[in-house]
Amino acid sequence: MIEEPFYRDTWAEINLDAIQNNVRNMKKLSGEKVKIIAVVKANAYGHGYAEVAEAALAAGAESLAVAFLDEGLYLRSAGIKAPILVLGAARAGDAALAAEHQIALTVFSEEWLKEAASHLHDKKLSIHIKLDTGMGRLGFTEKDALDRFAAYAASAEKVEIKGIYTHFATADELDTGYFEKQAARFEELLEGLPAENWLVHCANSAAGLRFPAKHFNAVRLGISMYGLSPSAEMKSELPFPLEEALSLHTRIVQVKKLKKGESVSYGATFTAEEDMWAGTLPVGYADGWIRKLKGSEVLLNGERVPIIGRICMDQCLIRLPGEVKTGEKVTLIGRQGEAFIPVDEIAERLETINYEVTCMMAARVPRMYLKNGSIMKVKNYLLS
Ligand code: PMH
Repeated sequence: MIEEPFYRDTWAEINLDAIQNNVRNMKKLSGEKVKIIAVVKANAYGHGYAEVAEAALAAGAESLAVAFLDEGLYLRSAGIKAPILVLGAARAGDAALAAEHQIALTVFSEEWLKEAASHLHDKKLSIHIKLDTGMGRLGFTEKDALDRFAAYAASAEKVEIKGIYTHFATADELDTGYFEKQAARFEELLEGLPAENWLVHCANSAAGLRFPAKHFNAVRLGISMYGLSPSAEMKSELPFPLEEALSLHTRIVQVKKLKKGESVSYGATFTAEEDMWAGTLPVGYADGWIRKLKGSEVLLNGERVPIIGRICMDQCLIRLPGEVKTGEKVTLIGRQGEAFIPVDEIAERLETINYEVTCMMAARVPRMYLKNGSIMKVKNYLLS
């Protein structure tokens, strides 16, 4: 029996085998000595925190990364025991909570760590030191300040340095100039630090896939774990085929014949130029299927059909090739027979990146998890 059923005809399918194959292929590429940190922030890029974390860990990832402490606490509440790193800035006052749940925090200021230490009780706080080598978001930029900090942190009784890392701004671009400067700066900053037992990591998916020499001893795998390329331009450089994990489906809830001259949806912007068939789909902008997707195509019986009229909050309409039955499955992202709508097609249509498309999927869309081709679990955030 599948737990957490859902009562609407729109759902996402997450293929856990695809996620695991992507992790395994990355692991093969980087070798046994390099650890995989599965990046599961933002509900695992829309795919589901705990389900992706468990699948990635079972496939060989050693630890997890999230953006905020809350996300780490959520994973702990879901029973995940693996090491977790918070990549974003945490509040010093929350260090004790992080320590209690064995969640490592990212640190980039001595003052912050002093204040955090004053909040710690009996449990040690694990930290990763963040270096800013050109991304400009968080991190130490100066060697002196970094060395002073590292010495202080190493001597602080309630603190354990677990790692040190930086983040690339352009690893997904074919022009490698800026990337190389960042990588060189990372090595300069690392010089002389007692990093032998630390996790040293800089590679995101793009650097992980393209530059195995820059793996150090861990790779932070985000977008390509989900089977998506970090950018369109580096698709030609992928060392193994990525398997896209997420698909999105719905069912036609009403079929109607429109007479020539009749209009549909808000603004009555679509008017039938001749008698035609149309179908209503129970999916809309509040699900992440935003209004800018007006006119884009979906799959019905393996054929592409267009969305007509404005997309509403919870519904939209499509042109039908003829009279079809209500309940017919419609695929918004994914495969139907030979036909395929990849996440990248939606991203291009929205003039954005694939990351944003999957992250945008609303919590009210139930997620169905597939393993070996069958449904393993359904997650309905509204009813759990
Ligand atoms: N490490 C850090 C610090 C990140 O911010 C991200 C992604 C990753 C690793 C994983 O990168 P990947 O998904 O390209 O593999 N962060 C973001 C971001 O802040 N905006 O887009 C992606």
